[in-house]
Amino acid sequence: MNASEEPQDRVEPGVGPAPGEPARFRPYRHPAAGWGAARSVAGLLLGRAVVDGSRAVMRMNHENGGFDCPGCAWPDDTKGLHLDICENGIKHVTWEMTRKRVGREFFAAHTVTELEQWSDFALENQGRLTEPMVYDPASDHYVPIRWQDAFELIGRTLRELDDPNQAAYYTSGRLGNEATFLYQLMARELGTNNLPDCSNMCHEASGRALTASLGTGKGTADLKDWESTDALFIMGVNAASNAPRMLTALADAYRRGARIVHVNPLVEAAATRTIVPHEFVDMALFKSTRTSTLNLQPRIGGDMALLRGMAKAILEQASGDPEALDRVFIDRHTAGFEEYRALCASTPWEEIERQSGLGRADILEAARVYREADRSIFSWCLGITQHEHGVDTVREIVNVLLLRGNLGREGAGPSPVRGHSNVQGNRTCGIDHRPADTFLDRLAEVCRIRPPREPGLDTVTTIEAMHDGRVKVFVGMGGNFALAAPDTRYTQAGLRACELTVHVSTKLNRSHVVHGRRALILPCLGRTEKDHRRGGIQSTSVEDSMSMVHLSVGMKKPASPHLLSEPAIIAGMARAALPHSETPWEWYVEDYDRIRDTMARALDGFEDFNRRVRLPLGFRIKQPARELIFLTPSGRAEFSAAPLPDVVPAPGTLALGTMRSHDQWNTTIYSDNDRYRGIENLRTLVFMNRDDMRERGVREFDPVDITSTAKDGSTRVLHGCLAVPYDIPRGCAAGYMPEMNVLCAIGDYSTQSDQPIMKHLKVAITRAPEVPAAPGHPHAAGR
Ligand SMILES: Nc1nc2c(c(=O)[nH]1)N[C@H]1C(S)=C(S)[C@@H](COP(=O)(O)OP(=O)(O)OC[C@H]3O[C@@H](n4cnc5c(=O)[nH]c(N)nc54)[C@H](O)[C@@H]3O)O[C@H]1N2
Ligand SMILES: Nc1nc2c(c(=O)[nH]1)N[C@H]1C(S)=C(S)[C@@H](COP(=O)(O)OP(=O)(O)OC[C@H]3O[C@@H](n4cnc5c(=O)[nH]c(N)nc54)[C@H](O)[C@@H]3O)O[C@H]1N2
Ligand SMILES: [Mo]
Repeated sequence: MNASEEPQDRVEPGVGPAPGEPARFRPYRHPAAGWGAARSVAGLLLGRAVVDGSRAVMRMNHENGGFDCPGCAWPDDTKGLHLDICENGIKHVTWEMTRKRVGREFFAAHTVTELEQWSDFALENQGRLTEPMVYDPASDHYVPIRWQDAFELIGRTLRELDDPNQAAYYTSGRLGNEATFLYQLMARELGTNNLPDCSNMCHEASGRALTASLGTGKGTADLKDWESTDALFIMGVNAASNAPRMLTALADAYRRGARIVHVNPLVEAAATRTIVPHEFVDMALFKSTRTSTLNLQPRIGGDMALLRGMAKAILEQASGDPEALDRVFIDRHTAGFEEYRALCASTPWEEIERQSGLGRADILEAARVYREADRSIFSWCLGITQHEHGVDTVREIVNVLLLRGNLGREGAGPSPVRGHSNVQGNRTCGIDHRPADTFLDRLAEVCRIRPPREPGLDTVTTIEAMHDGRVKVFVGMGGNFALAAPDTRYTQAGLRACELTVHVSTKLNRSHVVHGRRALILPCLGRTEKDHRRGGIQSTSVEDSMSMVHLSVGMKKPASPHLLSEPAIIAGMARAALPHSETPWEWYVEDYDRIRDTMARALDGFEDFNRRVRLPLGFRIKQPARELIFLTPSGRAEFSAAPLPDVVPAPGTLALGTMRSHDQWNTTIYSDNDRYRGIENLRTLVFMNRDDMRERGVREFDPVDITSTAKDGSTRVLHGCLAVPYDIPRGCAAGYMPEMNVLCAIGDYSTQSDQPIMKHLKVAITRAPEVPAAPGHPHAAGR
């Protein structure tokens, strides 16, 4: 693509609410959570047009009843004694419980072309969807449609496809297990494995790496292990914003005397101090607890080199210190050790320092902490996975753990932090575009269907297939595909090229106004709401980051009498598309215990599902690697031996990572603030190292142009971001998703995980020529 054709995007004022106030940047110097969070929570409960907010929050994440927080996937407190909630979970619940409604009058008043001009914040801020709507091309409005007619439209369109693979069924990770099971059953009974999901953009790398190394794609450590470990290595996660309940675990660990090492190019709030939100005495006395004993700031993508350095140090030490390695464990349970040892020996320290961006002393210090701990846990999130070499890096984490036998015993092991509240459960229950044969064999036998065997499409390949006409129908079970996926223009053109787009949603979002030739919005119950079916009030189950499965029961009156539950919507679509199906769709959704009975027979680890899920804290899915049973080809835990990738930016370029602010949930933006990074009223920014700014003649809040260069050499430009000087290593930059998704080319996905490399875009940043000022932005105020 040459310069004249290159896509040019401007993100003013971004997808947020565009406040009238000028942008501000004042570094945050307070503990995480604490009174800032408390004030925010009080405001949410009192101010956000919330019905029953406080009562609902008291019912969240409680043993024996209540609903699971629809926020992150951090597990519930195992003690089940105190209120285990956080500011961002409350934001999320109150967001779902708003009193605002977006009904037929709203759609009658606005054409879709008009709504396209609205900000994403404004779209979601209209409130909860209340009835099914269909796009009417003649008037360019969404108009009401009866549920049965909507199902018939979907069924007819699917039946008329030449090939079932012309449809793709996306899942965002909050769908409950029962709906998930029905959804994948429908897709497979129709004849396709086209099940793209948000995990394709999230933790695909973790799943693939852990499967290759340990034989199962999940972490092995649980909260009890966190409570007894000696050292925690927290890598590439902004816990204070994205998994806030981890703060409690970090503070507890610190008080016990455990070591806590944070590895992140940014020193995030969780790497400082916290006031544990439910400890009221600490709150009253402003007593904060440290949540870190060592902070390391590698360059973007430098984690693998750091880990290699730690391994090298441990191995070098082993000659004089036999306890440095757990030889018994290595001999008994692992394969590939000698090769890995040789690789570490032959990787020069200079290379490790250059690639990690860290000095030797820092790396040795991390290795020392690791060596001195009897039990260690490594935890990570997107800072590790959304890279070209995400799989190699997660495998390197496992290599380091294996050296000291940190697996299969209390207080030790890998512990990825998942994203959406049930993204892990979605995979367990069959959302997988590359299903294992053993899974399909059992599904075929139990559900009496003939599932297709060839792999289906993932997120990136679905977008490509929509573009070139191979996929004509897109069904989104939750989520906001138009905005969450990479290469915004390309993705949106793909959605527009579809014959039919269907979105099952709670709120209006971009994916509804960027639609196919025909389009449906199907409104569903949220997790907080009562789900009345013929068999009574229903519950659904979810699985957290640590493989605990428990029930979630809504307690609120539904936002509208016309909403259906997700299982009921799936059953309606399935019956319309498969009129002669022998699957008892209608019977299943009268009482979800019936779905669970089938799941108990079809899924590994779900034996006696209905009984066990009703135990006070639910149950933990067996994790064979935890028992030192490795379902790998060698039957052992496998060391990997991958060379270090070159992650040093070429001269003049920077590595740019996209991430979340404190006040957003993926594509849902609550405000333009990012409290812990000291930002107010600004989302269209780029955090840069001061020296990189100086070198480019860029001052604080100067507008800059960001040009990304894709693997295929094509370029994309984003205008109008304001530069913010930040404590970030040289050569690195960071900004917010989804505004920056325009910079991530569709072809820029990892060859290891197929994940878009959203944390590692190659960019050039230049001072922008003077642009007309936009209201509410600093350069408008004469800067
Ligand atoms: N409130 C709230 N909670 C959420 C979400 C939300 O949007 N809002 N989203 C949910 C979802 S779906 C997910 S997947 C998770 C995401 O949780 P996170 O992984 O915390 O998400 P990001 O905001 O993308 O932040 C990534 C972190 O990685 C760091 N990082 C960037 N590049 C590198 C690198 O090369 N190495 C290292 N070590 N670190 C790096 C960034 O500085 C940042 O701290 O959170 C979940 N929880
Ligand atoms: N550049 C960049 N892009 C990224 C990322 C990044 O770090 N950088 N992160 C990626 C990651 S980790 C993820 S997980 C994806 C997220 O991608 P998605 O999961 O697709 O996006 P969300 O913003 O979480 O979806 C929000 C919408 O979900 C709907 N919704 C909310 N609750 C419910 C419910 O209970 N049921 C149903 N059916 N719908 C509901 C609402 O309509 C809301 O508008 O984004 C990815 N995109
Ligand atoms: Mo995610």
